[in-house]
Amino acid sequence: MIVGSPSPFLDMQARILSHHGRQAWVIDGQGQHHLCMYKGRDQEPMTNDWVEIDSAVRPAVILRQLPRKNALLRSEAHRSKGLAANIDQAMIVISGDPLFSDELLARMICACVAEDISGLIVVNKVDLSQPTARARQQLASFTDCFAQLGWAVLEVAAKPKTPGFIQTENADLVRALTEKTTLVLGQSGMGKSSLLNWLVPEFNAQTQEISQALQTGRHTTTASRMVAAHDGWLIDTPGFQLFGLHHLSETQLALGFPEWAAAQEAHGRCRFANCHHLNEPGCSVKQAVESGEIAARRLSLWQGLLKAS
Ligand SMILES: Nc1nc2c(ncn2[C@@H]2O[C@H](COP(=O)(O)OP(=O)(O)OP(=O)(O)O)[C@@H](O)[C@H]2O)c(=O)[nH]1
Ligand SMILES: [Mg+2]
Ligand SMILES: [Zn+2]
Repeated sequence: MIVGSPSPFLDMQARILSHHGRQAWVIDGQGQHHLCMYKGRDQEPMTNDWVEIDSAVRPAVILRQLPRKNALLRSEAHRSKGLAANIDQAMIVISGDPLFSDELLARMICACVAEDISGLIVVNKVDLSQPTARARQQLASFTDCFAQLGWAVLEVAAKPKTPGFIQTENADLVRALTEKTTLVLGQSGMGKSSLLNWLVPEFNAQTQEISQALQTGRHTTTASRMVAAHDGWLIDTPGFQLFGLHHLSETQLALGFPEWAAAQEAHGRCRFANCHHLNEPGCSVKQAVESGEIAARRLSLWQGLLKAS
């Protein structure tokens, strides 16, 4: 090495594959993995954060966190939880068994749109025909929303259990994921990890390496973790039963309901500029529901979100 040249092992940039407590498992630009410690208590690590590390010390240390392009959060009244940072898109996994919650789906959409993260809906477990019919029926009220947002809906069976069911190809899904950093999001039990196993043959090996390094459980998803896939990255996240949106304003929430803007175009603006589309007179969103242009369920989901936040 030329004397005076900077050591390649100092202050390297890396991205976080997964973190647990004060530890993080990171990958550097050369593809090397390092188990690092967080130094400052002020840092709130997130999966797929870019960081600078010093790997000349043992254990390696995270020196600083680099600015984020975006961060997907969910937040209850006093606590917010970062699912991952610097995301290109979210793949929201739903199923008919257990039947997904349309309220949680609406919340996930709001969280993504507020951070300018585009999405893709994956209806999993289509080998189960009756549950899938119910899922499709419940999803129908979101059709206009997805059309306005430009989000695709794909149907798959990541791990079919119905005898005689033939698994279809996943070409469309692979195309959608190629060269992107995709966050896999959804309630518990929808099949996120099963989907990753199907899409990424090395998924189990990669996540075992992460779990062993961080000494976390191997079988249930307890923390977000990122694996290389299709020239991009896929991030598995733990499922949830609640998805709080306390970090979003009413204006941000409305971005997750693009139908409202369409209704204002068709029927003119609501009489009150600050109409919440609750019980105000002259509300064009309500008119659009009455004339069947907007699904009534979408308006009740909106009203529920406003009351909760
Ligand atoms: N019938 C059927 N079952 C499936 C399919 N995909 C996954 N499952 C089952 O659904 C259950 C949940 O799957 P997981 O992949 O663990 O779900 P998850 O979304 O990762 O769950 P969490 O980690 O708790 O959030 C398991 O019993 C899977 O075997 C499918 O295509 N068809
Ligand atoms: Mg899982
Ligand atoms: Zn209104």
